[in-house]
Amino acid sequence: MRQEWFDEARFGMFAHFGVYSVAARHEWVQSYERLTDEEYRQYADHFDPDRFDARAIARRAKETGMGYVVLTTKHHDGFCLFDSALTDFTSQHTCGRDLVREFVDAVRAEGLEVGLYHSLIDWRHPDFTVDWNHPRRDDENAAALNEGRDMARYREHLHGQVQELLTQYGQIDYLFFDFTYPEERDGWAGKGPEDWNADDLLAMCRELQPDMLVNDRLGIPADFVTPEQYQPTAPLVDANGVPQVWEACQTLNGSWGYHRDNTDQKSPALLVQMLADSVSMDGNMLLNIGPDGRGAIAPRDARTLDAIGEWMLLHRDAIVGAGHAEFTPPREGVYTRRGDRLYLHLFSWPLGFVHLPDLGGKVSFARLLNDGSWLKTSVTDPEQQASHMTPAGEAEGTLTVHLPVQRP
Ligand code: FUL
Repeated sequence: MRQEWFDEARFGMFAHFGVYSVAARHEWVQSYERLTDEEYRQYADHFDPDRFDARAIARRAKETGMGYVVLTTKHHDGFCLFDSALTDFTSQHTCGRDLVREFVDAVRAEGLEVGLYHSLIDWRHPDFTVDWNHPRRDDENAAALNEGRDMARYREHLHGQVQELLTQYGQIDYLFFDFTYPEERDGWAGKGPEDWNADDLLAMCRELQPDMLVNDRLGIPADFVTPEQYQPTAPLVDANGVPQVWEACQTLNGSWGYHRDNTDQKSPALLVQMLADSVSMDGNMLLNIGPDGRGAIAPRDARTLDAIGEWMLLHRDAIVGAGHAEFTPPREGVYTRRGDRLYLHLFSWPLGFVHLPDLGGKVSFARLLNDGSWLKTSVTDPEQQASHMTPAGEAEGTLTVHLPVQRP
C-alpha cells in the first residue's frame, strides 16, 4: 500500500521557505499588502540564504522524531526553489542554488521520506487570472486585468513545472498541492479543479511517481486529506463512511513563512498534545517551521523542536506506528494504540488516580512510559462504589490506575 510508511511515521516536518522569508511578515505578504511584482521583487533580489543547510533541517526533523520532511518548492508568489526551464524567478537565478536538490539529497541521506509542496497558484504568472486572493484584486482597473490572461497557457506552465519536479530529483514520496477555492467572493471567481486540469495532473503524478502520495487540494480525491490548523475530533470518513487517510498541518505561531515580529509561539506541551490527538484519531501531524531570511531555523523554533524531540525520545512508541483505539478515554486525555499496547496520554494530571471506563480485566500491566515504572491498578468492585478510590456511579469494569501525585 502506497501510504504504509505514512501511516507508520505519523509525524512530519513542513518547511515554508521562499523570498517571503526575507520580507519576514507572513508568506502571504504580497497579497495581504497588495504589493506589485516590482515591490515584491526586492526580496528576491536579496534572496541569498547563506544559512540554508538542508542537512541540518533533515537532521533536526529526525531528532524531533519525524519520519518525513516537506519543502515548499514554490509558494503562491511564484518564486521557485528549484531550477526551472520555465521561469527565471528562481533561487538558481538569485543565488545559483537549486535548493530543492539540496533538500531532496539531504532528506534521503538521513533516511527520511521526501515530500514536496507545490502551489497551484502563481500570482506572478501573466496568464494566471486575478481572483479574490490575488495581490492586484483592488487595482483601479481591476475589471480589465483579466483581458488577455489565459488559464490554458497557465495550466501548461503548471503541468510543466510539476513534470520538472517529478523527473529531476529521483524518487519523491509525497506531494502537497495547494490549493483549490472554487467559490466566488467580492465579484471575483475562485479556482476549481478544472483550472488546474486536476485529473490530468494527478494522472501525470501517478505515471511519473507511482508510489508517491498526493494530497486532496487539487480539488479531487487523491490519497490523503489535509485539515489545516485544526485537529479533527474523530477519525475522518468520506460522505460514504469510508475512512480517510489524513494529516493535520500546524504552524508554530500562526504564520507558515518566517514572521519575525510574531512571537505567539505555541508551547511544546500544546504541540505534543496536538500530535497525540491526531494519532488518537488515526491521523498524522505535519508541523511547520519557517526558516529565516538567511535560511536558518529560527532559535525559537529550534527550542520548540528540541523540547518535542526530548519528549519523542521517551514516548515514540505511543506515536510512531500507533493509531486509534476503540475504547472511551477518560476526560483527562486520549488513547493511542500500537498492537496490543494501549497508551494513555494525560493532558491534565489527575490527583492520585485516573479511572478508565471499560478497561477492568483487560489490562495485564500498567506503567509510565517515560521511565518504565510500574503503576498499581485496581478494578472497580461494584460492592465498593462508595470507596474513596472510585467515584460513585462509575460503571462496573472501570480500571483505576494509581498515579504519582505530581506529573513525573
Ligand atoms: C494554505 C496556504 O495558503 C498557506 O500559505 C500555507 O501554505 C498552508 C499550508 O496552505 O492554504
